[in-house]
Amino acid sequence: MAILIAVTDRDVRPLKEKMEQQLPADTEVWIYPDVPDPAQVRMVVLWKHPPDLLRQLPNLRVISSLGAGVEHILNDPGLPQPVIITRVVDPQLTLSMRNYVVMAVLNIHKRLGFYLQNQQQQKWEKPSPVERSLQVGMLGLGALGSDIARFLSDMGFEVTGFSRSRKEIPGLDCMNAEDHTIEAFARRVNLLICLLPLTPDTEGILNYRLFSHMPKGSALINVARGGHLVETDLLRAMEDGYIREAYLDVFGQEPLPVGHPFWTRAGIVLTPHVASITDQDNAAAILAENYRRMAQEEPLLFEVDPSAGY
Ligand code: NDP
Ligand code: OXD
Repeated sequence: MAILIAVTDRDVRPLKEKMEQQLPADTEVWIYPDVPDPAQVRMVVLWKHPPDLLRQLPNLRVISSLGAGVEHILNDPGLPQPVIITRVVDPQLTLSMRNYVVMAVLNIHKRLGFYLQNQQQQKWEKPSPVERSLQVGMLGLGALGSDIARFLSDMGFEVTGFSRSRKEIPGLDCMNAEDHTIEAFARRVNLLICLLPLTPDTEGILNYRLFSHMPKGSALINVARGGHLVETDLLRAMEDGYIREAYLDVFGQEPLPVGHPFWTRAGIVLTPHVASITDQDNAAAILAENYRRMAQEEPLLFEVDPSAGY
């Protein structure tokens, strides 16, 4: 039996090595495109995998994302049935995302953009007020969103969360799609953080209509997926004053093409999909444990519900 790692955007030899240390000696770990016998592959680990790969693996039982998101798996037209889909949920991934979001929130709160701009002109000026008062809205209260929302609340920010199902989280004002409209949520916040999974329901959710329910001068942090944001709507919402600042880590097309208006739009800070990156040692432990569970026919860690899309 074999595990195939099909990850095309990074060196995954450390992941293979760590997995091998934790797996039974007779389990092969291959790195795509080195697949000596596709029929032996029972588990595959995917990130930016080649199209048509899944159709070539006739005995696949488990597909794991190397990250938290799974839309690249669920949208694969070659997805076999039945199959178990899992993902990575890891304290290190959460900590790293928390640090990114806190960095962006504090920059917005402390008005760093204002000072950076003034520094270019050697201008000494104190804004009024010196700190922006923020009502934070966390879209998505899952593994990442709930942790970060709680952390921001502990830092003293007022935080409202929005999830699909009802939740009660100490320190947060929780709203949900069963009882509230997303527009009612948007009206309460002037900083929107997106930590939703990309599903048919959430695609394009960050759009002009939503932004226009937020107070003028609001801010956006999108660290989830580029597909959540209607990019032209953000530019329009910035023109019309609803959004003043945006921190964007993810884009419809990655790498973001040269000449894209986001590169030069004042008020946008962009990073190349680095908000939080899976730690290969920790992922290896999860994957090896899931391989053991698969062999023992036990429930796997961090299974995805394909009907929900996450
Ligand atoms: P989870 O699956 O743990 O949580 C998803 C949350 O979104 C849940 O609270 C869920 O609600 C909510 N949700 C889903 N659909 C809707 C909807 N239609 N309306 C309202 N709420 C909804 O995801 P994670 O927290 O682990 O990760 C979130 C995303 O972050 C990932 O899918 C990935 O795309 C992105 N990510 C980005 C990274 C980066 O570097 N930029 C790194 C890691 C992740 P409920 O609780 O009711 O189910
Ligand atoms: C993820 C990511 O989903 O890195 O883990 O985007």
